[in-house]
Amino acid sequence: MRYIAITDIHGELEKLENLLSKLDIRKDDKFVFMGDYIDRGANSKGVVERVIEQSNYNDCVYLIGSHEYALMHAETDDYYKYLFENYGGPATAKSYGGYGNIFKIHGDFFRKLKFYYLTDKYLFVHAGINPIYSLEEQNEVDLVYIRGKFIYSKHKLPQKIIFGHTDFSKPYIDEGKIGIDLGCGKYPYAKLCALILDEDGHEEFVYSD
Ligand SMILES: [Mn+2]
Repeated sequence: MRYIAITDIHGELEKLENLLSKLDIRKDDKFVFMGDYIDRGANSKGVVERVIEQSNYNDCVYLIGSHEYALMHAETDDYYKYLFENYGGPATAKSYGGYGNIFKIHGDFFRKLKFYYLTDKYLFVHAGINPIYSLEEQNEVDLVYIRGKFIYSKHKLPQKIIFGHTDFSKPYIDEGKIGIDLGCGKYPYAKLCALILDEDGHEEFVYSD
């Protein structure tokens, strides 16, 4: 079987559809969607519907991103409310026909999102890990928000870490990690990237047009 990792779609339904159409998807492929489905792009609701739809055809894992984390905490914490309102949240509310509809329509989906997905060879996580702690000791805010402290240092996990959140002009690759957020939703020209991983450690990148 293969893992297909996709992250940071940010409401860009057309780029997601285009990318999926370019993948030669097999029945036993397992999708790992790594968060930031929503905010910025025009069709957050459509993106959530489409990633849910994929579970009719394949095993799918759905992780939480920083934008879903802010959404989930916006009502009880002013800091996250500020983030939601100023980093693309209004586009999400609009796509749902109003803020109040977001949880009515996809509340179950957002509440069930996981912080990471661990296999023998890989750790899939939205932003990364704090490299000084074990996986069990991680703080959930680090898992969805950490940047340079994770990216530019070595971690001690035996798994290769597949992450999003911090965008690069091409996939970030070092010996212990691969970053696949290319800025979809942030820049009109940015491509959405899928990373296909097989059990032999083979890595293949596929991009939307
Ligand atoms: Mn993002």
